[in-house]
Amino acid sequence: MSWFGYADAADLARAQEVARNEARRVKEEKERAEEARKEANESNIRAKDAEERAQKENQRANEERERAEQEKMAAGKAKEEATESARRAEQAAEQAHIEKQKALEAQGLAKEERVRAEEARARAENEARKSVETRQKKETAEQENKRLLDEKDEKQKRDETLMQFAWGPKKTKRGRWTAQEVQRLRDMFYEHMHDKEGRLIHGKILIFGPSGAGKSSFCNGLRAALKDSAQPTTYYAVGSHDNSLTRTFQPSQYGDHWIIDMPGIFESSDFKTESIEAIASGRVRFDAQIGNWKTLEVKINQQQARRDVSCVVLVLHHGITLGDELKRQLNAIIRLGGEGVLSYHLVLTHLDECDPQFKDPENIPNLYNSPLVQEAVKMMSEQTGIPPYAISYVKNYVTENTTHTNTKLLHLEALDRILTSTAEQVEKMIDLKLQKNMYEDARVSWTTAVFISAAVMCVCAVVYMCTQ
Ligand SMILES: Nc1nc2c(ncn2[C@@H]2O[C@H](COP(=O)(O)OP(=O)(O)O)[C@@H](O)[C@H]2O)c(=O)[nH]1
Ligand SMILES: [Mg+2]
Repeated sequence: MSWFGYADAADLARAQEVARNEARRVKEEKERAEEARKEANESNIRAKDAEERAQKENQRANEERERAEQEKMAAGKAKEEATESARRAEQAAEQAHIEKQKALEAQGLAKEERVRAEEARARAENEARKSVETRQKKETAEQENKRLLDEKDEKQKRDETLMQFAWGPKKTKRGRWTAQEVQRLRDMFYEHMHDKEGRLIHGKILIFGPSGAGKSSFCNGLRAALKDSAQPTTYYAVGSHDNSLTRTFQPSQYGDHWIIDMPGIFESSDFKTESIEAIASGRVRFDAQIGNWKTLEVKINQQQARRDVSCVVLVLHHGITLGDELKRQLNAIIRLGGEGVLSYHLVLTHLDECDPQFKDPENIPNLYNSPLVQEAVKMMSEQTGIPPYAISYVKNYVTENTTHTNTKLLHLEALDRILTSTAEQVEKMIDLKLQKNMYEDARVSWTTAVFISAAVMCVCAVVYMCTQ
């Protein structure tokens, strides 16, 4: 049978169906093919695109690579450059370091130079200052020298003027300031002295002067020298002017003589001139009761023999300016001296204050060479009217614990002069007495002559009358 042999409707329909299916399937195939083609086209396109993109990518990649290459090269170059720069920077840094080092060295050198320059300047300034100082010193030294020379000249002139005054022994032998000399003067003091009528001389040495002058200290000095004591004595009360001791006479006997420390009322205006005269001329007993201490009125014993001689020793602080009262009393004594009633001597005290070198008794041998002492003696002599030979100068013991040969000698020398003037006073009084006797003798002989001539005349008259 042929396929057409079954020509019924179902077969046909089936055939048609199959044909339709086939057609549909072909169509679908076709469509699918179309789609596949389309897809293939698209794929193609896409592939193309992809290829294009790939190409582009490739190209870009190439470009990128190229760029990267270039960049790499550039980077390499940059790196190289950087390395070079770094090297150069390093070199520069090194150079800078070296430069800095150099700069520092230069700075150091400059600093050293500056320091050296500074030192040199300081040295130069120093030198300049030194030279100025040296010049000034030289000038000052020259001026000082000149001043010293002028001063020396002036002092010499002043000393010469003062030394022309030359109080003290002409030749001052230093060798005489010895213990032997002390002994000699002490022996002399204790030797009996007789007046020319053969009577023993008893000197009454009255120590007069204002309070605080150093009377009691002087008496103590005399006592220490006369007793040859090793320590200063305090026999006479020093410095206390109100106590009873200094309000009475303080007589003390040494050998044949008396030394009487007087109360320090000398400068009082109540102290009458007659009382001074009575005391000074020895008409007052030293144990006398003095009624009124203020006026020092003394009961004068007119019967008291004026056998003993008084030497009034005026003790004054050197450099004192005499007040009116002191002058009045001083004049009374000097007048009595002039009338031959007493002798007087001036003792200046505080020698150590006049010329400080005498604070040390070792310097006492310079006494007669001290212009200050000469000046003080001159001044006091002019003020008191007492001649320099009747002036002694002493340094009393004040702070010393021991006595000193030179100090003793000063006191004994003063005492020696005092005693010499005392002895002269004795002579003077005897001469005064003799002088008086001489006139009295002369008056007796003249009366006798008148009487005898009257008697002769009477006899003659009687004889004549008888012969008539
Ligand atoms: N520096 C010194 N002081 C003295 C001297 N003589 C006495 N004096 C002092 O003077 C003061 C009065 O002395 P004083 O003998 O009591 O004097 P007066 O009142 O005259 O008896 C005391 O303090 C003594 O120590 C002296 O030669 N030198
Ligand atoms: Mg006294």
